[in-house]
Amino acid sequence: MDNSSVLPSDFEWGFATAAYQIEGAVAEDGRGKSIWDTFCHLEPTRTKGANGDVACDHYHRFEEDFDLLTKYGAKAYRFSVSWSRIIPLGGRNDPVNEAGIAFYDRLIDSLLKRGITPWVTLYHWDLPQGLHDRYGGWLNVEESQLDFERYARVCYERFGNRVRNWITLNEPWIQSIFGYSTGGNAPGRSSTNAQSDAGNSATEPWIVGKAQIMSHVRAVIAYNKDFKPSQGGQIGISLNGDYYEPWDRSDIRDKDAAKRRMEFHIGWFANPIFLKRDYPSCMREQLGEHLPHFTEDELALLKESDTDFYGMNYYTSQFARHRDGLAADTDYLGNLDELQQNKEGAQVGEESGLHWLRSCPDLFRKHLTRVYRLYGKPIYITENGCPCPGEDTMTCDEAVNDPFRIRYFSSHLDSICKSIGEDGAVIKGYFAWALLDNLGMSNTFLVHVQTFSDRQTDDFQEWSDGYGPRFGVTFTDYETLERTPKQSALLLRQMFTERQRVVVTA
Ligand code: PNW
Repeated sequence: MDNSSVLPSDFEWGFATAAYQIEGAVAEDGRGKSIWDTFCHLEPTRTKGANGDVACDHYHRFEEDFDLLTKYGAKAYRFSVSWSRIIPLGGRNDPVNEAGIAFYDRLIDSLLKRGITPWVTLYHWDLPQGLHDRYGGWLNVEESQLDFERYARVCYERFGNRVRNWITLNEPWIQSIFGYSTGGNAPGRSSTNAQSDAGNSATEPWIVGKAQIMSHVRAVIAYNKDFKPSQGGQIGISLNGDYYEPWDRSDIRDKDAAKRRMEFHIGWFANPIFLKRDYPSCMREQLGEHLPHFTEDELALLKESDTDFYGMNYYTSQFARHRDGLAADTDYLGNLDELQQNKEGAQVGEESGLHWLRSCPDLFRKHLTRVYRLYGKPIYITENGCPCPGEDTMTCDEAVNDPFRIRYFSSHLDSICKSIGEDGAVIKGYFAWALLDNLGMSNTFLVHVQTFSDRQTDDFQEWSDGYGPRFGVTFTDYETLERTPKQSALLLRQMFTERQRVVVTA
């Protein structure tokens, strides 16, 4: 097939970021603390000393960053709003902070002036600390969904005249599992992590998952009922999740394990949200009463909500190998091992600058096609990208030459074209992660000690999150805060144009 004319001419594309990873200015203009401020300042440190106090100082330098977007030719830009800038204490009866609103007003207006479409994520893991302190944050399903709905309404009311594209939550899986099972992310609760002094990894992640599902559902119903008719936008959610192949393709138990893994990753959220029904049966079978139920009233809300698109965050793929015997009560994978090579020793893909991330464009195509067929909604890829091998220790001069990233982008764009052109998937947009090198918010060290059970823990010691891995298409010098475009940043526009349908006008 010829890929050169597959992407629709209105295909949306651009770059993505998240508030805590780039903004800095954590104590300015009335911003309240979030669970990430607290987590990054714990003693002893759980983030290798890194915090978002300054980050990329985007709060003061956003015009310069948007100059880059213009230079790169981006049509769209995905960013997240910091809940505790808008409502410092977070709750539905707490005051709104006008200075926080004004900051995002400036951001949105600056983008529109440049002809760049804003895509707003309401929540990228930075829960107001006030809500965590008041009632346990996401552990309180009833309270958190009402507070999230009010926060979402404030955003629709204040920004919805200019913002037409909404993403409720970023990666609820990571928030639940890293935040409440492994404890590698804020708020760092865990009963399996020696650094955590509180938590229950067998129960809490599943409660937190339900709280986020109900929060999404309420935010969608509110938008569709009270804002969409006049504002005319669309609303979705960004789910992470890898594609899995069986470790031994001739073993039915590994085939089942691969399917089960994807249900634990994606079906957990996509079944209630897109299929409007209970969690996948394999989760219920393994987790039993640890997995909360939906009441009749909650099921009615699921049915009432209509999510317009599936936001896909995709980085890599893996092999799944079944485990014999019963799963541990803290297992969240589906009673299996995740591996980067199969039984024959074939690698799943080329290694990037992070051990967990291998480049697997062919499996990306399978992933896109699977997700489209299962959930039937248009897909926007809301994150995709990688650090290059060795990039974390490179100078700026070295890092701007990023052929690995260029190949990663180009091969993944080809997979999108094949999924659309040959498999019939509906894919409407793509956001490269990330506009800038930024603060890593995923302590993948912990999860992958469990995950890559074939490796020694020592292999992972050099993985810092913090400011180690560089996902940006722009190099950030964290001393001077100077930004320098990498080669990939300047090539993306061309990669899209080459694959876009030519519009013939009469
Ligand atoms: C995403 N994994 O999270 C997040 O949305 C970003 O904020 C983050 O910076 C980016 O990926 C890069 O890490 C992920 O372990 C975290 O497979 C971890 C994984 C995947 C995605």
